[in-house]
Amino acid sequence: MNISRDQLQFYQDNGYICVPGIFPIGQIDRVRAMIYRLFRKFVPDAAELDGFAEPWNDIAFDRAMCALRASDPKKFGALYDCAQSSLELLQLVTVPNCLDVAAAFLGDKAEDLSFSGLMLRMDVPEDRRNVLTWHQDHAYYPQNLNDGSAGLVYWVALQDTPEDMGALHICAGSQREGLVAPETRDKQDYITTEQRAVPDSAVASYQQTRGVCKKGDVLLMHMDTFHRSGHNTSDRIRFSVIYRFHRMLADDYVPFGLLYQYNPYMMDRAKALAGKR
Ligand SMILES: O=C(O)CCC(=O)C(=O)O
Repeated sequence: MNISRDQLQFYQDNGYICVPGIFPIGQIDRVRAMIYRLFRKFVPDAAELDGFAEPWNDIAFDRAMCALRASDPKKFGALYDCAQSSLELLQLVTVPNCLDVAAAFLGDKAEDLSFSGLMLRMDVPEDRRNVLTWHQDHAYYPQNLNDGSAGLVYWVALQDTPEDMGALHICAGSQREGLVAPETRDKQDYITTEQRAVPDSAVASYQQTRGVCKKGDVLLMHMDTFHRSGHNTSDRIRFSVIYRFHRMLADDYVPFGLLYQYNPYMMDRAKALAGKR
């Protein structure tokens, strides 16, 4: 896939760009189907979904997921954690264009990149709990400590994502601020999201735009670009997968390891199952 000079220039100037059609729809549906299979593991008797050829794309599935979240948040959290740790999320990176696009916008070779922060989001209608306020990913991911342009936020749309579905809000050009000292609010419990917010005073001077995407598009952002979650006022779940790529051979690259956090509900469940043997 060829990235044009105009696309590169737009990204340089604005700190973000939507690149259309990177992921084949079939590849995206593999991720959605995986989430559906997990749903059926946790809710095996959801017979209302049996008649659909592709239940993972039907609004009935979104409704069933929302009902599970409301009636059994622990089970919903466990489903999420299973999906989050699945191989299907990782295999999206192996789609041929995926790495080439990241490399082109970072001005580097794909084989010299590292990646971190692989994250699935399932933003249900009217959710407030997991929305992120204005932030820069650089504040969460210091892999290229001094240079936000050496990293890339890579936000993959798993369905068409118009504004009313919570398309991201972006401050165009804000990457030029560099890393701004964040206002930090820690994670309150296992399910809430830690916030490292850009102060409102810094946001105020920028023109805002929205990261509207089609299914299979990718929204790229500079690590210093101010952005925040949109409010999902639609009746569908906004599914997305986010990666961050980093230039590994850059002088300021800081390698990292991961700490595993085990889902407490599933741990107790597995222990109880072991006790029954
Ligand atoms: O998808 C969202 O709502 C926000 C994601 C985001 O901004 C991030 O993970 O940095």
